[in-house]
Amino acid sequence: MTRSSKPEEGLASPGRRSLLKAGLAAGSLAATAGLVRAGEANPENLPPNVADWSRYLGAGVDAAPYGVPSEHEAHVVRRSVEWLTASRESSVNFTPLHELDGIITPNGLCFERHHGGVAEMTPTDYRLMINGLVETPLIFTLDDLKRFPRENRLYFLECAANSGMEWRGAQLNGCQFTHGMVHCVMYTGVPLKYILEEAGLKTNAKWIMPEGGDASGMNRSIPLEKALDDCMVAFKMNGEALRPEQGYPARLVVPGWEGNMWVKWLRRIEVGDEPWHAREETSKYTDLMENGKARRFTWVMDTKSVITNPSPQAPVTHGKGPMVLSGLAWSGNGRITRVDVTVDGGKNWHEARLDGPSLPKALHRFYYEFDWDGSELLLQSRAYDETGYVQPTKDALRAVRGTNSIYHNNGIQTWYVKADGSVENVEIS
Ligand SMILES: Nc1nc2c(c(=O)[nH]1)N[C@H]1C(S)=C(S)[C@@H](COP(=O)(O)O)O[C@H]1N2
Ligand SMILES: [Mo]
Repeated sequence: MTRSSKPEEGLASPGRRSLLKAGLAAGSLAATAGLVRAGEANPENLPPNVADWSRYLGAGVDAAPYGVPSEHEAHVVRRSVEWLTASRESSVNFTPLHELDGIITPNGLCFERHHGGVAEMTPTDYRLMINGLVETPLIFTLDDLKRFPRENRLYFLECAANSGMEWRGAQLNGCQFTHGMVHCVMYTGVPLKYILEEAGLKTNAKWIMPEGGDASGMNRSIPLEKALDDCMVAFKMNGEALRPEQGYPARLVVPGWEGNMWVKWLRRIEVGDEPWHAREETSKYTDLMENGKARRFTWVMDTKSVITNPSPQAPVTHGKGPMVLSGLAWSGNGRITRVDVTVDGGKNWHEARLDGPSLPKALHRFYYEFDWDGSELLLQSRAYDETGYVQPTKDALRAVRGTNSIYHNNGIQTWYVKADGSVENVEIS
């Protein structure tokens, strides 16, 4: 077993206090029926007393015109990793996957990746231009976009670099950092097909190039087939306007394909007959192989899964007995059909329970409930998609792709649960 080489870098060690609590709470599940954790509660609020919150009126309806989470959830935030932060403007932060459940990512917790900072676009000045190999070059306002028939669809977005730091071995201590460059929201928008048809595609049209209106002017080449299949121009996420970080007022949605292609602050779509070989598809977002050649146009995000609880930032604090293991699985190829879980490093596999809607190219939630005997565990999950593809081990990936890659690491993750309940990022072979 290789321990994570830089455990301090992930800033995610469970801390002494939570481990002490784990000790105190051990075996207390039955006594407290799991409702309150020993060592934390204020006895004055506990039965048979009348709790504080039952004795006084609460805040009025105007206390928070735009609602915010409970102050007790203040630790549930996006976090960045200092040594991965080139500058504040060209940077990334990570979704706190270990604090979430279900399959929807709340808007304020969706990881952010931008190359030129968050563009401050004014909706009234927003324009989307369609040019190139079209019959009629067009410029749309935001209101124009909202007069096309619109659709609502739930998709995950994963940065191709998610888990990229783990190619050469276990690095970051927490699924927020190893797997947190993914989010899943419901998008409301216009199928790109309608917009392209409005401009009229010329017969030699084969590719599109979406371009961002931010300072990075990010652009990528996308085959027309994909553009006409399921891409959309979205202006809402989870029912409300896109957040500025996510490309307000409009972004491209490219279901199942790497996050880099989901151009934010979308200002222009050029139609052409060949790819543009932009920076983000040559010098970046290509996969350097062992022989010095690079894989290009590796668009699809392959089937992947991760156990979110327990994990290094979410240690086991309840001692032995019933344990709910939980995680996420997703595939750029479609639906997840099955997830297997092992607690003994792959000696025995158990089929996990998928719960919640199973939608193509969206996150899927899985659970595995078991009785923990308090001994050390090596947790792994392995996802299958509807094409029959099975998530590979990291060693199997390296055998094919070498170790020069950053992008497209969908290998199986291992968490080492110690007897005291703390959890560490490790690799086993
Ligand atoms: N205009 C523009 N679009 C962009 C980017 C950018 O820097 N500028 N970053 C891309 C990358 S690399 C990713 S992974 C996703 C991240 O989307 P999010 O910030 O909504 O999570 O947006 C993509 N779209
Ligand atoms: Mo990305």
